[in-house]
Amino acid sequence: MFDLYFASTPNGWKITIMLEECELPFNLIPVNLGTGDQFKPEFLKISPNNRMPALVDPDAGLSIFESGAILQYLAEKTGKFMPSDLHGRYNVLQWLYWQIGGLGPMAGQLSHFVNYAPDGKEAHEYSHTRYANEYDRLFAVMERSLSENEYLAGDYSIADIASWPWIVPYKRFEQSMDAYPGVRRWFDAIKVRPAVQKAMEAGKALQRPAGEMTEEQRKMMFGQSGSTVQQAAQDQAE
Ligand SMILES: N[C@@H](CCC(=O)N[C@@H](CS)C(=O)NCC(=O)O)C(=O)O
Repeated sequence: MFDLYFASTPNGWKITIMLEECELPFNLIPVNLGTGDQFKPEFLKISPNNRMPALVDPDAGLSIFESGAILQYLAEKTGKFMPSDLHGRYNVLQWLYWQIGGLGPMAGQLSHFVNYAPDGKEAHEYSHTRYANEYDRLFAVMERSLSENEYLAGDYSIADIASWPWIVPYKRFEQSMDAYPGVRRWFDAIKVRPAVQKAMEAGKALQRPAGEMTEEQRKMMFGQSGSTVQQAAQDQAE
């Protein structure tokens, strides 16, 4: 049985979706990011970047952090959602890394300026516009693939499983899909997959309640610097 260290965010959903798609049983271990679970010594041992998700496979004696590495591991372990031939495999991996290095971080920064920046996005026009434009550009990149292919890299794969969760909050990010019919078709097709619905349902129970964050939660999430990591390392050593 896998242990999944999880918070209900797009990066967490990627892994619950993959586990449900592969019909693999797992324990969901909540990581409360607002109260600092990500800095607890036990967690830092398996996720030194103090970020979730992280997966433990006790049968293999293995723990993994970074959602892309976890998806790749599960695909290789099960032989599902990534082809084994050279061209198919690297087609999927290039789109997977596109998500990890582009779509995820850009959408994450956009989310910060839309949802959390002090005094709202209006007070941060340059930064907000930069990430909004980049999220929109990435929609156009997906559209070029999805206007010709059913899924991002051929058949449904870990590239789609990684990318779809970062499209889920598109309305909250004030992004329109009107100019991107291929993305709309792809988004709607994945949304109705039973494994995806089951995974999203599992996450709901752990969703942070809507509304303002407390000052402590804000400090924990947005006040991190090198010294936060060094202090955690010191606590771990004691
Ligand atoms: N590149 C990482 C990103 C993971 C990530 O940013 N996780 C966020 C939640 S979406 C987190 O754990 N944040 C904790 C914090 O900011 O302290 C991955 O793909 O796994």
